Amino acid sequence: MKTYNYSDLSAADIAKLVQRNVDPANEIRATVEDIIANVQQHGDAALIDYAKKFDKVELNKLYLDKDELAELAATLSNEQKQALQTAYNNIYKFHQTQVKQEDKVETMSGVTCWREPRPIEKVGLYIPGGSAVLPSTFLMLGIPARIAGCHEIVVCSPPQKSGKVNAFIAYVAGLLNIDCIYLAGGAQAVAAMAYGTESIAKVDKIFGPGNQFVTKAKTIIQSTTTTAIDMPAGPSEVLVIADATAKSSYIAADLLAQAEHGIDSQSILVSTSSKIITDAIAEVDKQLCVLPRAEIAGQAIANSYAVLVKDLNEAMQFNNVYAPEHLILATENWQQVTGQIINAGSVFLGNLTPESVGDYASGTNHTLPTSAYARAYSGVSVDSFVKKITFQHITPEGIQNIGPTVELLAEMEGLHAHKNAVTVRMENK
Ligand code: HSO
Ligand code: ZN
Repeated sequence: MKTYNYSDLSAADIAKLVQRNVDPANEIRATVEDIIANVQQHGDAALIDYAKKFDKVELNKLYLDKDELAELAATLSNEQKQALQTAYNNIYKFHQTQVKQEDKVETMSGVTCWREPRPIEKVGLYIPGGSAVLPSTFLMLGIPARIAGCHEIVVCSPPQKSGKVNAFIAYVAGLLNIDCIYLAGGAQAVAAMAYGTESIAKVDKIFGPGNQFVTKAKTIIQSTTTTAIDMPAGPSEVLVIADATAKSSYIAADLLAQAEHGIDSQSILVSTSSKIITDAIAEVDKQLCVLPRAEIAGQAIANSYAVLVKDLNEAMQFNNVYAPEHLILATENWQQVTGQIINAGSVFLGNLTPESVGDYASGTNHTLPTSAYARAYSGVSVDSFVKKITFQHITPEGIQNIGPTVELLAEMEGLHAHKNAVTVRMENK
């Protein structure tokens, strides 16, 4: 892990340092386009072929039904079921608060405007199943979809060697009351949900993280079909801001938790203390060697770095340029700096709040904007699964009140049919 001194860095150096994921998937565009075209043309048959080619499994049908899922789910221990249930409860509780009725506003007497949410009818959830199987991601997407009231939830996850999904995913399907999981992964799953096949319904919006192929497929279908996506997703990242009140073993653990996601993950440490940086780097080496995923985490750490800053204000400046997916404020003085956060996907405050709690079970969503998209995007929430429709109603008094203004504005734009639509009502013609 390389260390930089913030005061030695020019604006251009910083811009280069924070740059990440500059469309590395572009070289795979041709492959992904080919997969999309093939699924569009051959539907289920293409999905079965890809399962054989990429997942090394012969499928005789493309889905697991309710009974098959229940059978798999029954293999979990009681402790495992309880942990998933607790996560479910907390995530549900937090997301439920996002359902709020907005006020109706009378902008002029007799002119009333308001907004109401309506669920996106058909949504597609992609649950990755490659290097790590993530039942937590199923909870993070399925719970807000259920709270929003989406009519149809299509779930795709790559088949494991057994030709099934992992038992934890099956258990979560039960918690979410989802009766069917389609055994499709990668770009082919995204294509299936965007175009529809004999068995998989075309959806209105696709959610979920994935590898470079999944991400590329999502960005392609977003611009070529009427199916929307949650957000562009790149490799996961954490930025830890630590002062002398932080503990290096905690910092190292957080950096490694991020690093074990993938070799392209970023774990960045920004500290006001050179001792904390030295100690945290030594701790990373110590903790790394005993991790089962040391190979992956080690490569990610090798591509990560630390920045020495003079104070927390400077740290926050760096944070706002970096715009991390996760920000950990490893300081007892976090209250002093939260007001300065402009860009971050999700923030973890103080020395006892690791990102892992938000990844799994505190209640917040872990589907978050990466690659500096936190500058403009929010993480997934109930809002991601609804459209907000505006309504308005005008009374006889209202049309007289607002009519003249609209007539004048329509005249200013030379749009006389617009003007007339209010004139005929004002004059009751
Ligand atoms: N840190 C990941 C989410 C995750 N972590 C799932 C463990 N499982 C992206 O926010
Ligand atoms: Zn994680």
